[in-house]
Amino acid sequence: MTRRPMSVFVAALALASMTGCAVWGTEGGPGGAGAATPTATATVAPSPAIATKGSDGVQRVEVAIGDDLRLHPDVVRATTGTIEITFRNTGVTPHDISVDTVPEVDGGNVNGGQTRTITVTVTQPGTYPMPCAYHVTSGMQGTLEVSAAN
Ligand SMILES: [Cu+2]
Repeated sequence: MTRRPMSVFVAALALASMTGCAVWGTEGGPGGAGAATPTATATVAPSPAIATKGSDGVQRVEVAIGDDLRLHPDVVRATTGTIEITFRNTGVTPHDISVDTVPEVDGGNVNGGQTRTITVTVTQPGTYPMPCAYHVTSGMQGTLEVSAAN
């Protein structure tokens, strides 16, 4: 946990140097002249989060995705069955989270302030990555941990 801030910084720096302004927009990223106070940390959720099963049997959980290029929580626990994950973009940077179950479900582009709900049905217990197509090289990836339902 303690090494995360440094790895975030290094990864963000590496990505910024590769892609220029495309990732960070007009504020210019870390150290940029017009950078506002980060808002993504305001919605940090405890991790792991356990999906809550509704009366319809569907397990639901919300995951915040922000300008820090992380998922909050970054670990979601559920049991086999239908799982509904709502990704809420709390920043301005677009993200594209997929849930790499079998078959993989790609949520598509989610702009700042938008939400996208992905529904997966998992029959095999296991650990399934939830990478952001845009920022996985910066470490933006969550994990869906599925155990056997009783
Ligand atoms: Cu992203």
